[in-house]
Amino acid sequence: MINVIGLGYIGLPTALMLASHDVEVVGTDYNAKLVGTLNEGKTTFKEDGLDELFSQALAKGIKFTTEYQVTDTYIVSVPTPYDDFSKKVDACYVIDAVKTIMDVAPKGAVIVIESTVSPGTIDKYVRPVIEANNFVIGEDIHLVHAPERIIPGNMIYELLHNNRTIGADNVEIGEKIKTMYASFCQGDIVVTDIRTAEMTKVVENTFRAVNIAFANELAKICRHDNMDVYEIIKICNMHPRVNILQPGPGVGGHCISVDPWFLVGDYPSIAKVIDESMRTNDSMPDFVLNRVYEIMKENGLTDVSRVGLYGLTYKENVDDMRDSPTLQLLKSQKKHLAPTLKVYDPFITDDVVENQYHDLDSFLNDVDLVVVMVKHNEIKDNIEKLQNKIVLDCHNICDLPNVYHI
Ligand code: SAJ
Repeated sequence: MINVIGLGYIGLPTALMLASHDVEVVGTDYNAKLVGTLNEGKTTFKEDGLDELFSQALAKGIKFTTEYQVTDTYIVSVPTPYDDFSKKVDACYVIDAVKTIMDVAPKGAVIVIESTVSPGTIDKYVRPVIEANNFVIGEDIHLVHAPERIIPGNMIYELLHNNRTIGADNVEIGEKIKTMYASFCQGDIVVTDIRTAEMTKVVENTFRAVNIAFANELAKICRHDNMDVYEIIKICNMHPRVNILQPGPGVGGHCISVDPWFLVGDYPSIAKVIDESMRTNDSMPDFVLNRVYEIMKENGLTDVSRVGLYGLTYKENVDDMRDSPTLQLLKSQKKHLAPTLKVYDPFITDDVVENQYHDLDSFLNDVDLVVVMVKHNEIKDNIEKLQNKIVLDCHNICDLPNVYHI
């Protein structure tokens, strides 16, 4: 039986995927409310195909509990935030999970860490926890690092099809865990050592962060001299070896805006490009705010309360708001004691910020300037509703005459 510890955005789909492929799974989370919701037969976040997968896993007998199980395989998928000041990974949740596993794990068990950690974290923080319990790593307990790669919005497809990396101290255990993931994963699964696996995960997200920062920097350069960044990127991307990403109002989520900081935190005097890229991405919400003021001035608008932000989530068609550019923008705006802008997101049904709307039409009725922060399908399908508004389109999705860009 596999005990999946942490039933969040990664742990839950992974547990469900294993269970629906005939692996016996118990999902454990210390959040009793979350476990209660799952036990009532409801999923805890929205994701294409998740509900269907949940039904299949329930039919195959998956169980959810707050208790850690006595078993031979554990998968740890708990959050790994970073310390705001030092930028280093905060492994406290991983450490706590491994400590609790050690209270129940029998000799010979394998602990698979799926959470993203910075290179060296397992050596520095996880091994000592196991050794403190007088277990010999490699004999009494085996350690594996199997970072995930799935993208919110396309998680279920990517769980099935992405290639995976498995880091293990010894190849035999690596191969055993590879077989477990191969129960559902159709991609190639590479077995390597733990430190390499830790590094690959962080490097993959850093690569994307740096490339997004490049697009954002281009947007700023083009704004400075009134050039069309989208046309420029489109043409450049026709070159066979150029593939520039899209500028946007900022970078959010729990991966691209977090993981690269681990490298900056650990190698501050070396990771210069990464550091600068992260700062560029972090500067985008303020850049948008400045654009709002410029556009208001140009159009003779004086009432900030007639400005509305469309979208609260960190990207399109997901209900995840973690570190979203809109939240970053609102935080920054609050610092200036300015009245809060109006906000609407079709995916956020709870009231989470001031002046939040729950209906597109009433939101649009109450604003003159709309800032498209997130390119949800809803707004793409309703572009005509923006016709009589002034629009700051941060994603180049509106083909209307009254549109401004970042
Ligand atoms: N963004 C841009 N411009 C772009 C692409 C993205 O501004 O051209 C923004 C998005 O709007 C969003 C942020 O970047 O705010 C991050 O979104 P994303 O779709 O690039 O990535 P995530 O954070 O949803 O998922 C990433 C993925 N990593 C890579 O693509 C290298 C995913 O495969 C990882 O599993 C995930 O991080 C993770 O958990 O680490």
